[in-house]
Amino acid sequence: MPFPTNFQWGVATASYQIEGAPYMVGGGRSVWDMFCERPGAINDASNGDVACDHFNRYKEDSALMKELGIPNYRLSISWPRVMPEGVGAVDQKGLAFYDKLVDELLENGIQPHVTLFHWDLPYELYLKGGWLNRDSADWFADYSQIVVDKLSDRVASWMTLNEPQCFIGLGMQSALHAPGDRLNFKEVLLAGHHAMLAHGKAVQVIRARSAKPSRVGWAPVGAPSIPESNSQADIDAAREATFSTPGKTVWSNTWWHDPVFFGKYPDLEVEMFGSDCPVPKAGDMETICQPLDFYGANIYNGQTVRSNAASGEPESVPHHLGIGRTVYHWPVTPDALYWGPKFFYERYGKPIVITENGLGLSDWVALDGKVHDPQRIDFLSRYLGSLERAIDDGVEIDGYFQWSLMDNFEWYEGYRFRFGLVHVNYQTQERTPKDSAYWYRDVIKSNGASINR
Ligand code: GCO
Repeated sequence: MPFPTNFQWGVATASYQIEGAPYMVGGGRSVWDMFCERPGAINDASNGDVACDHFNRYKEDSALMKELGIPNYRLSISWPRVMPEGVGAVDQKGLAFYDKLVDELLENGIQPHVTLFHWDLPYELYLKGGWLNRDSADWFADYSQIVVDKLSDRVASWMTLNEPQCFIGLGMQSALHAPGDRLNFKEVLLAGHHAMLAHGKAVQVIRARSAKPSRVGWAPVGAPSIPESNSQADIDAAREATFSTPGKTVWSNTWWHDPVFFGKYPDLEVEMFGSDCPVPKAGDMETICQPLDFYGANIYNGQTVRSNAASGEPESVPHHLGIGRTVYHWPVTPDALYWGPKFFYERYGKPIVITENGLGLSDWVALDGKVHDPQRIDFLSRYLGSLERAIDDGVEIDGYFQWSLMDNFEWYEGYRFRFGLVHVNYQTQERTPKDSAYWYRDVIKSNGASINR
């Protein structure tokens, strides 16, 4: 069996998407609370005020995870719930929520994997410039310390930031996500630099203050290119495309990972971005480049690439007509979970953890009271089959976190897209495990043997 015996099977969620907004129960507002008020920002005009009401239902949700045989749970902490102003005073009730949640998980035999930041930046810090303010790195380190001091006697697995490509790129360049700004590219890269500094400082805090040995990483977007064929030329072209950036954008693997793992911005991009590049202060790159225990990657799909017959340059191949697509219109490309881990492992040499993978559908409760989602089962079977192939080929892969435990607030799509293994009725908050939840329970129980290949 290629899945190692200690392979970490899990599911993932994020605070703003499931908990109900902190300010509803005494915490602070986040940029997402602000953004959801902007007319037209969210496609169904919803917000995270109630979401899955997980703040009040965490016991029931932990019990459900236990029932579904889920041994690992990736959750995120809401910064404004813990520190309403982002800095200074701690809301003890907010912090206590995570304390109780961690206890509850452990009592149910579930290991918590904690992400410190999954996009809900305190609104008060946004008023101070947010990630554009260089102090943001210290604000984040101080907040991280509060959380680490409280939870690290029980939490041994940490991720600093989730998908900087999204909260910087979608949030500050294209205005599709909170805070919904359109900054010039130089400012976008500067905010990104501060976010990386924040990451580095948080890693230092975790290392220095953890009550027990812990594993630390982060969870960026991992967008691989997939070779069109198994020819060496196509494989080389796909690798080259995976590690290059298509223009003035932060949709890049190397822009984020080279600083974090190698302590330097990638040469190609530095040349291409020119005077837009951040000018690191003395010591910045050392701070950013803290030793990590794994390479986290949220992988949903990939672009097919081939070597151009004439020039030998990588060229994108259009997806074939009628390719399977999720409700997001994301193409179904299982090979992303083979080539992504393979290329990332080759370049960075760290064990890989798939910190997110899954798909959005428009599931509903059928007349028989169940939720039938054969496409999710097929999708996950195919993707896990690819992951297994990568393991078989010698890529060290430590774990896999399915996105997501339950349907939730899908950012600018609101509640229209359902990513969960568990269906949520937002009128009654009733949870109904979908067919895929029971399927995944068997996958976990058999350590992958039950996957239909
Ligand atoms: C993401 C986010 C999740 C999304 C998921 C589906 O990492 O983009 O972590 O919050 O809900 O990816 O879009």
